[in-house]
Amino acid sequence: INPSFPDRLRADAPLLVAWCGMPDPSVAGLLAREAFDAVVLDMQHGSIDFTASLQAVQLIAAAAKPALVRIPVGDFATASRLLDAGAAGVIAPMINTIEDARRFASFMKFPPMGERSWGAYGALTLSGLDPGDYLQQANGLTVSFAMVETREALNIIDDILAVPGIDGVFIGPSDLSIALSGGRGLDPAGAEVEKALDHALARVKAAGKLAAIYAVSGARAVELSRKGFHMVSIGTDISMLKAGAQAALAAARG
Ligand code: 3PY
Ligand code: MG
Repeated sequence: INPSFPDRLRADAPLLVAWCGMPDPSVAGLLAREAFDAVVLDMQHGSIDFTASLQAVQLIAAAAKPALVRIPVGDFATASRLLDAGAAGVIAPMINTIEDARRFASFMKFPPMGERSWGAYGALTLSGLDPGDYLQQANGLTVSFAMVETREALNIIDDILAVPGIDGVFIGPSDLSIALSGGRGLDPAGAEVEKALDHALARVKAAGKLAAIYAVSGARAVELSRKGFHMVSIGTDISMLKAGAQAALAAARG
């Protein structure tokens, strides 16, 4: 756990984060050693499993970086378990109702804000905090991002932001583009998504909460950073591996 992660999101924004789905935890550990501000483990669409994610959290912490985890849809118990292991934040996909947001928050925060259950053994080891201090500080140290990536979520974004224990929203531009086009296409940097994310960002700022978004490339990350997002994730471990392989082959072949 990195005690200053929420503070850094506000002070050093935009944080640029790596996005990892490969099953071997050492991939996330390796990317944590690059100049990323944090590393996301994608348990929704990536092939990294729970055990590998626990190991990755430790490897990322060993590089003195915050680890975030995107949980599978609705799997809020896994959010608590990853916080127990020392993850600094959790991204919950497809938060489409106020009830989804409340349930997610309840698994993320200790009482009275939520109903997180005690057992943060990995987080205690990584943070060096004693149990009483961790209990008092954890709700402010860990970050809960509700993903806004459907029309339903956009329509109730103010209500999602008003849920105690929801620290911010994470925009999923790909699913949003599918939703906004009625399933006609995938256009995460298209005009319709652009309008929606500008609106969402303005609502997040008005609520004084955190805004994060997924960027499909480094170039897109520059555009999104300029808009004022607190955190932008760039590409994936797989896309970076492919780009590196293609660049090396192109150089070798002249
Ligand atoms: C989306 O764009 O839909 C995401 O979930 C980010 O990968
Ligand atoms: Mg999505």
